Amino acid sequence: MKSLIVLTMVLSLVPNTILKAVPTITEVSHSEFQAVDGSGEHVYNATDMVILEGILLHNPADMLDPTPDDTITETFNLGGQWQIFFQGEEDDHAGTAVFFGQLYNNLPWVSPDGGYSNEEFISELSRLNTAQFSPGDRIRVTGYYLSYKGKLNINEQHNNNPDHDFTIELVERGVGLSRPEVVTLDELKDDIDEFVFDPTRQSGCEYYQARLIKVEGVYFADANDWGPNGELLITDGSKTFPVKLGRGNGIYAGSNNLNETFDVIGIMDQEGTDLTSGYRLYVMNYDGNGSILASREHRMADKPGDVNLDGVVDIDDFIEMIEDWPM
Ligand SMILES: [Ca+2]
Ligand SMILES: [Ca+2]
Ligand SMILES: [Ca+2]
Repeated sequence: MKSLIVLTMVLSLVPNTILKAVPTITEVSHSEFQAVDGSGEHVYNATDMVILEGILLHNPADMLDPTPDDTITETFNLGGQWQIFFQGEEDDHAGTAVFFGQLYNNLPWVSPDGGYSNEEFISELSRLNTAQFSPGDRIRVTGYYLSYKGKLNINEQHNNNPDHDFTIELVERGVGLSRPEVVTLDELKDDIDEFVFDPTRQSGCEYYQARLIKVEGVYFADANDWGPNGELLITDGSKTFPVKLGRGNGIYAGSNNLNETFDVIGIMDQEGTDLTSGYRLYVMNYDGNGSILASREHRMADKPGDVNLDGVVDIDDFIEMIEDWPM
């Protein structure tokens, strides 16, 4: 008994980090990682950390605002925020978000001074150095994870200890965005306009979660909130679907000039507290073209060959393409 007490005393003198087990880690597919049970809760827990590879879908600053702000307020101030989506390739039909936030004081179990000062946050972002990545690059992300409103996100688990850093590596530059998959609202909503939730993730909203999709021939049921971070509603005449705008330059600069009927290209997102709803189409930027609500890089992914995005593939596209190459 006495020796046990001595051992306990000795152990209590050893810094925590030495006693902590080395985190387990493995490479997983997005499909394995995002698997859910019948209530939409994530089931992956085989390792502490994961390694995921996929195609980067967008510029992070077009989605969330990374401007540091460490002011502690009575209402929520999340500070600077940063997020990317990347999707699996070939038969790995799923995708994952990577989230990084400056302040965690929205969480009751974290002290108000949790998270990062402005200087620390800037240094974290420069460590990630995401300016080196472009949409269409193949990246590898290694990190801890947490489930949040229906997605399993890679993040620091709201822990600012450097051992919880995640890393992003460039595997191959310029692989290219895959063509957005065309989806109808009939696939995403049921007969009473409720979200289609399939826990096998082989159909409905889960099948497309965190992937680039295109919905054709819709019009606005509600566009009152048009503008940066706006929440809109599209319809095909019978079903409706929420659209979340990002904060790309074109959304700041331009107004809603879309034709009466238009197409939308964006990333299927989910933020649903009940885990089986809260799906929305996230559109980060808009170039004012009038017929497709989408960022320019997503329009280009949708129209291979139509380099100048005028709707036809002809000699003008060829000329524009060869102008990019020194002769
Ligand atoms: Ca989900
Ligand atoms: Ca960190
Ligand atoms: Ca063209």
